[in-house]
Amino acid sequence: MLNCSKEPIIQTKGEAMALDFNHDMIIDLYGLDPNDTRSFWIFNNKREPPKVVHQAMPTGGTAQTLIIPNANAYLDLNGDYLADLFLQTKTSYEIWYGINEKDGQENFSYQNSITYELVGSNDYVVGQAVFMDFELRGVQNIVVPFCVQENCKNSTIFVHDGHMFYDVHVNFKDPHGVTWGFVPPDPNDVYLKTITARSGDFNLDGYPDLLVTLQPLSVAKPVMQTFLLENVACKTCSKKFKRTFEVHWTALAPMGNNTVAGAFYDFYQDGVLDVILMEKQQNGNYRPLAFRNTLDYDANFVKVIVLTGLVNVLNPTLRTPLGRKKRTYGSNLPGPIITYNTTTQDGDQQSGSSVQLPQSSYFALQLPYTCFGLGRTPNFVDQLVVGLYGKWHSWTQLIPNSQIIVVPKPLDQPQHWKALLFVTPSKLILMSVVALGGTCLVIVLIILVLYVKEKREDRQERLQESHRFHFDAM
Ligand SMILES: [Ca+2]
Ligand SMILES: [Ca+2]
Ligand SMILES: [Ca+2]
Ligand SMILES: [Ca+2]
Repeated sequence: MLNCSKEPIIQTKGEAMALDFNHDMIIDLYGLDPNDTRSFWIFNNKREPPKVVHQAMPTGGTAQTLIIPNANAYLDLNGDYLADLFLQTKTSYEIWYGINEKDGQENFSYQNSITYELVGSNDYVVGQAVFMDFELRGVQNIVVPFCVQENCKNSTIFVHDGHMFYDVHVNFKDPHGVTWGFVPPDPNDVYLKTITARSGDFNLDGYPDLLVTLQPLSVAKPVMQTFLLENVACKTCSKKFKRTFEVHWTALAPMGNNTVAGAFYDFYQDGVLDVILMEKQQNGNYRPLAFRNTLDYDANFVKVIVLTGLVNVLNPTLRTPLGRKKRTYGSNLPGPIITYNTTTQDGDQQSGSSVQLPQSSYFALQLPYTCFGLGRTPNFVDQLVVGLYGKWHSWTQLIPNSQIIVVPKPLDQPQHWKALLFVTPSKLILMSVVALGGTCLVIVLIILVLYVKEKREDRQERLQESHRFHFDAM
């Protein structure tokens, strides 16, 4: 039973973000305290009030406070498998690299800032940044929905290549010639406090797609709608990136009218991402809708879930019908990075990366696990690497269409981390089984026919023999 105290345990300004400050797999919180001081709240397993650690201000940087709402995130940005901090202030994103220090006092050190302020204009809205492997290069790009002018008349998406932001020029004009734009932030609507895009690979081609909410411009009564933005190859791009987003106007049809938010989720646990939509009704109430994604081709995937590996000793021990102890492995951990390598049907190398639960405030609603689409590659996944807290483990030759649950336990011995594999047979495998079974059946039938024929011939021969014997004996 939970004993709730009357006094709040902590008080924050704005929403706090979940992370693990001291690498003990017990989730801690980060955010602003009521005095605008950046703070970590570190929890333990005794249900005691959290220990508070104040974060130093960036050295050499301007002491800016975090803005509300923000895109604060906890993920590895420099490839050392140690999750870093990505913080948003009024004019820039601050990058704080995670450091492994024994005393545990200073676990992040300020690295640099990425300015996003538009020079010469202050009539713009910066949405919540989202992280994705935009071009399948194995690195996480910062992707930011952005719009200028009143009412988001001019909307676009910026992608950061590690050095600067590039506009990927999304065409928001629908087939009827109506131009759409992001919905300007509405502080009174819980889902629309900031412009949020949520990432996931909807069509399993490997490239992460986006879900965004748009509204038509120059319409008297605009009706909001959530759309899928597919990550497609860009033929006319001369700039840095060879990919862009294309609005799929009918991907979520017939759903989508009056929806204020959409998030990916895998219903039926079959590796194909579905969508949860939030509909705003006339009376102001919200109604969740579920869209089932039915792909018309047999694409492959690999789904990875990284758990804490913690066991709650207070929980009763569950047993299987055979009396064996049922294992529990804790819950989804924020911050691990997952990368993979595979060979496509054309013989090219394909790699990708993803971060589990990097954001947890302001309805970021990113996936709590990773779903890599592998396209129509029936090949094995050559290598899958899971890294957290500066440690990593790699698994080789994994079967596609499998769900891998990684239990990083014991934490300091990555060679002993466990991976539980759950294989979902694809249509191709099922068809192969049916074909093989059919072949076996035909062979068995032929054997049976031949066997019966042989038997009959034998019997006739024996009959003739016995007749001959009979005559001979006479
Ligand atoms: Ca912790
Ligand atoms: Ca790092
Ligand atoms: Ca895709
Ligand atoms: Ca599904």
